Amino acid sequence: MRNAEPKTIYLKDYQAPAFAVLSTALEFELGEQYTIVSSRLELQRSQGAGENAPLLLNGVDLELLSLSIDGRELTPDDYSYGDEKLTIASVPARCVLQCRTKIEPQNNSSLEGLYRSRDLFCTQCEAEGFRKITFFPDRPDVMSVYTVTIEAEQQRFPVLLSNGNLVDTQLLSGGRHRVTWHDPFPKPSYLFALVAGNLVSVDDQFVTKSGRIVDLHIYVEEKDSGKCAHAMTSLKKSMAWDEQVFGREYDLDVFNIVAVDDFNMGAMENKSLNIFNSSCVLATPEITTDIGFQRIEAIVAHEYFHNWSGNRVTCRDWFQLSLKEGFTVFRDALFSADMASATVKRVEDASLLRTAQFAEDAGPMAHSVRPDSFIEISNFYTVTVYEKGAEVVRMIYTLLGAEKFRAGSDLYFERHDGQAVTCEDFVTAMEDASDIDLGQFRRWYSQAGTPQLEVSGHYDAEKQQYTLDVQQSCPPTPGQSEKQLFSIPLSIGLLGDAGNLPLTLAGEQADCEQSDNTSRVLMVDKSTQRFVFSQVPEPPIPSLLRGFSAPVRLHYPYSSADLCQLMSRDGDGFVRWDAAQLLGVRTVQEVQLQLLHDGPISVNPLLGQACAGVLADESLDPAMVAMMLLPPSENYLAELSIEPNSVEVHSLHKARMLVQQAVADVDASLLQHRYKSLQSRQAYEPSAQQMGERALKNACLELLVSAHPDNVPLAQAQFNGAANMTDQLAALRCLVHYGGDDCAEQALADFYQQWRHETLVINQWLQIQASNPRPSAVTRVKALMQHADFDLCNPNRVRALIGAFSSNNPVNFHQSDGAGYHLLAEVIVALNSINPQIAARLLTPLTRWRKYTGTGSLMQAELQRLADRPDLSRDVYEVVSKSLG
Ligand code: B3K
Ligand code: ZN
Repeated sequence: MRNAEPKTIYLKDYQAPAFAVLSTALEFELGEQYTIVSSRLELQRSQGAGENAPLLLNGVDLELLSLSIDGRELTPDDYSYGDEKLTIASVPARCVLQCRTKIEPQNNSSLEGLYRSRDLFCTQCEAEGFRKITFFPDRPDVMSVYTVTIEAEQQRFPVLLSNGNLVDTQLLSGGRHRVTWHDPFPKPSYLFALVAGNLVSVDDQFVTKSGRIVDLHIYVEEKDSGKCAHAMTSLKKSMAWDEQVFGREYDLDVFNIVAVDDFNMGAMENKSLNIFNSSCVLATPEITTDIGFQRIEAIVAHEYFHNWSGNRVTCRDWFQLSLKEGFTVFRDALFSADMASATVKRVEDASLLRTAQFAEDAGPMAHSVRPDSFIEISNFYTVTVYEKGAEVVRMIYTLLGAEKFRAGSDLYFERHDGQAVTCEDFVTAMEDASDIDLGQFRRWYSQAGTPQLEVSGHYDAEKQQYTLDVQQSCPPTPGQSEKQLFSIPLSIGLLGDAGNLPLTLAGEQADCEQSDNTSRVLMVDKSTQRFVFSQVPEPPIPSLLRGFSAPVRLHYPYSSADLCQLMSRDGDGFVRWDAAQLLGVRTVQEVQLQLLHDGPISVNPLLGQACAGVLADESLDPAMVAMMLLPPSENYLAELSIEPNSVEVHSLHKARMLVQQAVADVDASLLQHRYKSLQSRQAYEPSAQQMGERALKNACLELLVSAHPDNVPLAQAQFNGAANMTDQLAALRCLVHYGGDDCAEQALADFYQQWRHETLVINQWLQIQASNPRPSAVTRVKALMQHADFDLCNPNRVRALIGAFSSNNPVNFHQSDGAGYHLLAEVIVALNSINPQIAARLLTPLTRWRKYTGTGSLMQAELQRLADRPDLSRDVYEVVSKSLG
């Protein structure tokens, strides 16, 4: 909790640390009432630090028991402790600092530092949690070699883990035991980890390309030991892939993963001891959906890839967070693309970016990929730092090509191994290895906001030329009113009658040798630019931003007929999907206007006809068809909102539903046919093929059930007969959303009975109810908060119920009396003292208050009520004050 007005930290104030920590020895005596942490730090004054520079150690919620330097006990006159810092004024250039502190992990509900998750002790130190364990220069540019001894009661805590290699085990008297771990790789404190508990391990091995045998263990509660196979397979695939694609080999003889139920995020890449939210590691076909399987594969890979992009080469300071996160998200996206369908993965990523990241860029928390300042770094683990950061790395990949990019990444890892570096170091390595100038490109790191491209096209039949005019701009964001020009790779094609045309820029020789001369990346780096294509035999339809080549909003005056053409025939999968989205947005917006003006309702049939065409084409990837069939999400539609600064969620919801029904009505028998033909008797596999087929089957089911109550029995039959969670949950969703009250209640009760012992499935059960658009959601959510399975201290439960309600149930969250906002604000008040990180994260939907002209003032009032509280955590304070500011 805060004592004084929270301070803003600025990148420009960065100073190198005054002391290096050459080695760190820690001893933990774990107990039920308290834990004693003893540390021994070998310190050395840095060259360049003044002789009188004091030693600064961070510490939060610690009881200091003793402190000595070179064996001499310090007295309170020798140091000061306040403002979360311990300052020792006079310290020799080289010395040993020893310290004992007392902490209470069992009372630590922030899930940061050392805490209890049920019967388990575990840690989460990134970004600044280590300071809740012991006094330490808790900053990523202080890297140290750790030796960790853990002592605990043997029967309750038979498994004691930390980073690196196990070097000693001892049985002690009184039923206690002690183990020692040593990690030979210097690391920042945020990568330290400790786990103690009664766990079993699922074991396997991986042989690296140089022949090293690595022992792999996944530690879980005994009841979950049958749910680790998918995570283990994903780990082995990631290890092999990183060797093949990035030349990165694992560097220790052991790699451990531990699953815990109470965890603030998905997972954490602690050196050789990854700690995972159990929802991101445990899976079986019966309890896990296809999306869950994919998520686990991607997160296991992401955390594993951090061993190089994050651990061996780490961040100098937290402003550089995207150095490790953007790069690692890019790496995991390439991996997922290789494991399944590259186009589907690209569409999913573009969709997330356009919905969540563009909204962040347009809101009060907008920040650049490398922020200039923060109050609480935990608030900057955002879609901008992660996903837009990954897009920036992807653009470098596009500009350099795969080969030079690989040379750049090799140079980066080689040059900076064992160092704590900056985004600038990354870009410089890419430049040095490729000889490509990324000067102007660097602005992607420093400028916030989503650039916009206005594009127009003109065909000259006589000259057989096609001209594209491109204009770039970027709206202002908080603290950045003027934007400089970006360098934007714009990938394009031209669609003619018989397919995509070969491209020749005027003044160039036609290149018939090139394998794919129908696609081309244009560099947009001026405010207006003209690109002229010659030898164009017919007026083409431009296929723009292929593969979502840059995180920008692009506008081109397409006719609806053009969009249907792109949707059915373009050579780029992303553009095909995007054309369906654009046509969907347009169709929904037309209906919404009719609703708002009380006019007669007529849905433009083009979208439905184009969808039927796509559905009838059985040669297409079913996963892509599934994504094109349903209208754009309400959140994406809200982000685009038809009038500037105004979203009217009720008409939007209704309009979207009318369009969905109209699409279903175009050819109901085709939907029925494909729904039936996609039923499978094969054993469940999380393969791309099977997942695509299930996605399409369930999209057909949703269209059928949402259009006609007669189809509800289809969902009932699927719900009762489902052999996997993907099918059962899809059917449950249809029953709850479209089946009528009795049917919904019955299905939910049956589902609960069936799965009440599976805590991860109960999250899904809560989520479906929280996002149910039918009336009275506020009452239902309040009732569920009283349910025995709900727990405000468990982030998965909070996200499933409160997060889903406020982010995925727009019509109820934005109900006109503001009850939805009030419910969220009340939860935030409670969480502010329990778990500030989760409280701040849940605030996101309220921060968008300016977009809601109708009820926005009620949202603002809730924010103001929060701002008026004297006890706000730094996390909540920052989001609330910036949103109101
Ligand atoms: N690096 C962690 C995130 C830590 C968040 C701390 N508030 C997981 C990841 O991105 O891999
Ligand atoms: Zn990460």
